[in-house]
Amino acid sequence: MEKLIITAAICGAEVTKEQNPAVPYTVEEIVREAQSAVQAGAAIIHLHVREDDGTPTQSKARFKECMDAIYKVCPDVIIIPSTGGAVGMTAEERLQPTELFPEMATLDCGTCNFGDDVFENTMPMMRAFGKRMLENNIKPEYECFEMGHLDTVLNMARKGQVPGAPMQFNFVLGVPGCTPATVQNLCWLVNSIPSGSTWTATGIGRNAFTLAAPTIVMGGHVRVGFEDNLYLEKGVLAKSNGELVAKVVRMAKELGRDIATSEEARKILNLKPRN
Ligand code: KMH
Ligand code: ZN
Repeated sequence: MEKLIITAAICGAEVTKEQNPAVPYTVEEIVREAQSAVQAGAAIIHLHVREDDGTPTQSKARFKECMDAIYKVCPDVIIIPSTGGAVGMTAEERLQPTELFPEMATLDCGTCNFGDDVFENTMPMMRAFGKRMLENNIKPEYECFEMGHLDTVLNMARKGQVPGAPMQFNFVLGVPGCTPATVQNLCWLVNSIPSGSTWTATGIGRNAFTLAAPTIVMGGHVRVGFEDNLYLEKGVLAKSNGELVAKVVRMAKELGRDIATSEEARKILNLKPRN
């Protein structure tokens, strides 16, 4: 089976230090968490950034500062900046990191409930995001929280509105108000993607590792990190993103799947070598 790509979503936009003191806000903290994840076996960092006080931001300057600082200590890592940002941000605000020409960026594939909030991704917004990714030669990671999201983005790809094959999907399951993180739902989604695509699964909260296990066996790739889950196990807060990644590495080892380096991940995802 193909090697396992582990993505660490180290920060997110919603979680706080009140929930887990290790959640990073400052550039130094973001670098510390990225480095801990990469040292533990992550090939990809999915990046959100914050102001020093924890306020989520999509500022191009802040993304540049954080990305440059991460590359200094992890020169090979793949960084996937978020274009999802935080609930309530405008499309223009969210698109800022694409001006840095990252090799990949997330593209959220539809509107959905997000706990008490609504995460808005209208068709005009998604067409604008797709156009930007095509213009700036960025490979999207298509974030699907629902089957309708997958259907939508496959239609957009057929019309040339977003980059097409080979596509990389991230199935984010277990967000309150969205598709539950069951094996059945994961299989439904995975069986609906075009052959030659790659996919990652992200289980939210207590689903982080229960979704990782079938994903490892099914040949998908795994995302973990503070954005999605703050606990190493029931009642035990993770001290770092590295601890969460290390647990996936242990699971993969038990199940006989090797871990991909960032360079190997680039080959699997059809990205150009970084240098
Ligand atoms: N913060 C969530 C509302 C992404 O990174 O593209 C959206 C999100 C998705 O995190
Ligand atoms: Zn995100």
